[in-house]
Amino acid sequence: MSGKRKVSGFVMISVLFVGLCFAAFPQLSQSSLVKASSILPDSNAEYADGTIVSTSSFLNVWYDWINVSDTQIINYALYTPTDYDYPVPIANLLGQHLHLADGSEVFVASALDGMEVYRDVNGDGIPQANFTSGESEILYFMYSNMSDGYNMAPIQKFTQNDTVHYQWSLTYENVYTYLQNATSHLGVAVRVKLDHFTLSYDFSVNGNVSNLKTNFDIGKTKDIQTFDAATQSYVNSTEFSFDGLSLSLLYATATYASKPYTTSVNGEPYNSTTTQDLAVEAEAAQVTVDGAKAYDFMFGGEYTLYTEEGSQTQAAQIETYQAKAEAAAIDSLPIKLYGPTVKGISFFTKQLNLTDLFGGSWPNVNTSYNASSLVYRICFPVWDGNQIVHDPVYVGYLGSATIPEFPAAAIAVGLLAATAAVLTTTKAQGWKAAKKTGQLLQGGF
Ligand SMILES: [Ca+2]
Repeated sequence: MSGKRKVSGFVMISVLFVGLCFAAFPQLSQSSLVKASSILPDSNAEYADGTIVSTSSFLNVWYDWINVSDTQIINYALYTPTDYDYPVPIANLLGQHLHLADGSEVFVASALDGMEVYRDVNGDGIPQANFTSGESEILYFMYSNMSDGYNMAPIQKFTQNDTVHYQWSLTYENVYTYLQNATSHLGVAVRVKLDHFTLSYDFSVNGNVSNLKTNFDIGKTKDIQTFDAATQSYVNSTEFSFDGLSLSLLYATATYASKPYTTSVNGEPYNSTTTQDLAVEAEAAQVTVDGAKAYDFMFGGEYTLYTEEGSQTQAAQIETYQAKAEAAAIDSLPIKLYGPTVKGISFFTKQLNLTDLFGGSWPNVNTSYNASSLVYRICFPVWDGNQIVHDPVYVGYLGSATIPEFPAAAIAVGLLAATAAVLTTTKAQGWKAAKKTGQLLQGGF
């Protein structure tokens, strides 16, 4: 690793942390369909994908956008041109803007802010962490800030059982991750690659209920290296193992509404910034605007663990387990070590001008964990470093949803088999030479 890259890697790690959600009251816009935005080139389209080129940074934003009556979906992901020579932070934000039945508006976003490795000592499936006292089941924070390549599968629209679906995905290949000891700030203890990290989405509307299914496919760990104090370098390790360890994904949320809103977990009022409970096992969380349900986070369900990868001659061996989720108090976050900023939001500040995106008048998005009424972890109690596939769902409650007219017979589900590639890049950087990525995507689901 060159000196330049080593320095830049630590810079990116130090930058990685940002949050959100605050009590703000935008004025209502007059129309439920969004007008043209100066941020998104095709915001008046029913759906669109593309690049938002930054004029001040090499960090470009890939966007996916759906704009149908009463609701809009925004999905942002960070990437860079292939000739960019520095590590790329992996950042992904998913937001939904809704018009509710009483005419009020709400925007809810979830930002993936990192992964954590924990040892579930008390056997409840979720990580207990208290970085004030120093007692924690969380052993490592995993920062994933560069990968060898990216594949973006653009939005495809089709009907299934008379319901219109929009699907899209993003894959990071050979994801470089850095494990930092969770209870001390001693730098990177372990470096490891994830074979891939794929985020896939399926958005549909039934009546006045929208469903946004999010699918994670987290590749198997490989190429483990540990820090050797004697040589001050990273060396291949056969001793370090993820056996017996669990994995969680840390999310912050941002919520803005035109009327006062509240957040609840398992039906009880909840706020990550004020709760005394460090970790609450969550089956569901909900955003309520002026007493009316607006948005549900549906947690739980099963996930698939690939204990043996498949090959041309042998089927993959899989096991299924119950996924857990945890509503997390701010005190269970390492803010004292890494600062109060949710990186998964702060990278997109310029692209999150809600007034520009949705009309009306909205406040600036807050990037602090201290503004996030719901911080949550999606937890995989059995991991062992293996590949995981899981798909939690976010549900929106709309005013009077109608999907644009669509000839149901025109496009079948088989559309998913179509080959589509809008953007595929391969980067050559990191501690080993990158392998070439494919130039075409086979669907993406
Ligand atoms: Ca536990």
